[in-house]
Amino acid sequence: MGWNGRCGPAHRGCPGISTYRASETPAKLGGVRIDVFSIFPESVDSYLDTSLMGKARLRGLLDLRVHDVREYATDTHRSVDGTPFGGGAGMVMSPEPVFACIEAVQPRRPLFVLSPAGRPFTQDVADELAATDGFSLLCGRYEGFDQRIVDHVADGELSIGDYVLAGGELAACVVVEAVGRLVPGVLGNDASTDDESFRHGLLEYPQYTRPATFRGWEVPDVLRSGDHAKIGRWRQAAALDRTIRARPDLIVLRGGLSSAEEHLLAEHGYPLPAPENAPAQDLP
Ligand code: JF5
Repeated sequence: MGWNGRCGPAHRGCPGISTYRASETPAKLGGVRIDVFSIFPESVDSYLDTSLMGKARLRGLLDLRVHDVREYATDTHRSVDGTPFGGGAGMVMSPEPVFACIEAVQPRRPLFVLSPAGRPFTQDVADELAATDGFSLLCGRYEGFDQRIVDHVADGELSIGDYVLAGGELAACVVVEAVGRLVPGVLGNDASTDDESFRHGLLEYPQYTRPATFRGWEVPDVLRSGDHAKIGRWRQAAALDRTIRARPDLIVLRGGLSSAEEHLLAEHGYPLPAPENAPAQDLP
């Protein structure tokens, strides 16, 4: 392993899962193409070569191309950053290598910068991107980007949440995985994203597996009843109750509860929510 955690091509990825750098990518793959621009391409590649995304890449469903921006630095020190005009702490990502890299690759558009200043990345945005034939992500390190990158080569900014990371790489992995799992064929045979969290603006209902009793805690009887209509109603009630408790803001966003939903909650012994928008609970 090198000083920056980089290992040679022969050691990259998992045994039995062949991986490739952008320059080695097969010419044409199906599915969605995603170009990621980074000065730590190995961190993005290594995470996205594991598990479901690694298999999707191998199967040609996800044409993920990770590019090393530093390869396009032209000075002797191969620098990709500079001190900020006007003074201040930290370093700013330079425009030259970023523009050169993006212009050499001619990636799919839109191209998004990952930044806390971006449009919030939600399940709806993931759905939108999964329906395209591709898009691109630019990861920054240091204190941020020269604004001309944002203004003149990017098409927009995406944020994965209201916190500051040390770089955009982790955020890019979040976007690629959330979008990648929606690409047709990426999930297993009968796996479906139809009834999962956020699909109906609600959290998922609680799930259980064997044993039916674990340390004295029992699986709800209804789930073992075999009555699938009844199970469906219980799950809907339980999903509503869980969302009301954990994320009342999601209930407000979908326009509150219908009278049928209020009836469903009452029928299953769940309390009705407080009438006003109660704040999300603090951590325990
Ligand atoms: C970054 C300046 C970019 O920290 C993030 C991020 C947070 N939510 N979504 C993305 O990206 C890296 C840090 C500082 C620009």
